[in-house]
Amino acid sequence: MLELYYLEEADSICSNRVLMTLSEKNITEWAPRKLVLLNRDQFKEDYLKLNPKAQVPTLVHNGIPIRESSIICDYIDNLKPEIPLKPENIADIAHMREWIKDSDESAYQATASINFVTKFRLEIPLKQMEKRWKKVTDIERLHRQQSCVYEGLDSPYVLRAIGAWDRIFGKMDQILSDGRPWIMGDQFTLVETSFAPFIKVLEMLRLLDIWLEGRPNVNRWWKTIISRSSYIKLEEYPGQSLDASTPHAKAGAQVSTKVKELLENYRKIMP
Ligand SMILES: N[C@@H](CCC(=O)N[C@@H](CS)C(=O)NCC(=O)O)C(=O)O
Repeated sequence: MLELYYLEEADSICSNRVLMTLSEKNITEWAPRKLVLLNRDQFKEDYLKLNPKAQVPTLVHNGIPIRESSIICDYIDNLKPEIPLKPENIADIAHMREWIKDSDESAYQATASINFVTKFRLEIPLKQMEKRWKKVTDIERLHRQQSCVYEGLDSPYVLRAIGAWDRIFGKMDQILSDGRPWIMGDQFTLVETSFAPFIKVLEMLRLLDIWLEGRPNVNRWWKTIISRSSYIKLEEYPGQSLDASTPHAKAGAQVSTKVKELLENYRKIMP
């Protein structure tokens, strides 16, 4: 039996990686265990037994918890080998994992920082955030969130986030420049399900074009991803809307000029 403890929101970046992977694998038999961060469900005793870091998602397979979204996606891929999301060749698998490592290390932090300095900072009352911070177990996460909320766009985490996405999109544009449809070539893989939910947040903030301008190959790749049903399903979750009055769209509009300015500064200081 598969149970998924997850968040159901259009910007729940790590849960959405797993939902997208399940959908790509056409695995529909799983029991949803929905958590709500604002209710602090992640800190409840029963959940902490499954995930002592108080982080979501967690997959439970026949009673065994599997943590960390990219590891969960890889695990899910192994459950149904007939629809593979990993290449066959071991060197290709190593290269695929290099991309996923970059998504876990850099793109995750970058997306979380940008979401905190925009939607969270502008939407969630500070008192509510401070209450939540009392329970956060990871000092790195605590410092990042506090810096984004207290320092806003002056936070060093914001410049790092803008730079991280610039580096990653540059690298993607280059590899896609030979016309391949997917990062790993002809095969849609876990690279796509690892990055797409993160990039989706930049899209919801209406900031994505800041990085994609002048990157035709990433533009082409992204347009193909967003037309897949595994991605479209994520748009059914709360928080998604085309109109300009959503918290993300409003927050993004407030910061877009400054984000462009920071990107220009980043490009001047980095080779
Ligand atoms: N490295 C973890 C990160 C998971 C994570 O950060 N999840 C967020 C939701 S997207 C969370 O649980 N946040 C809890 C909190 O902020 O208190 C993974 O990839 O699963």
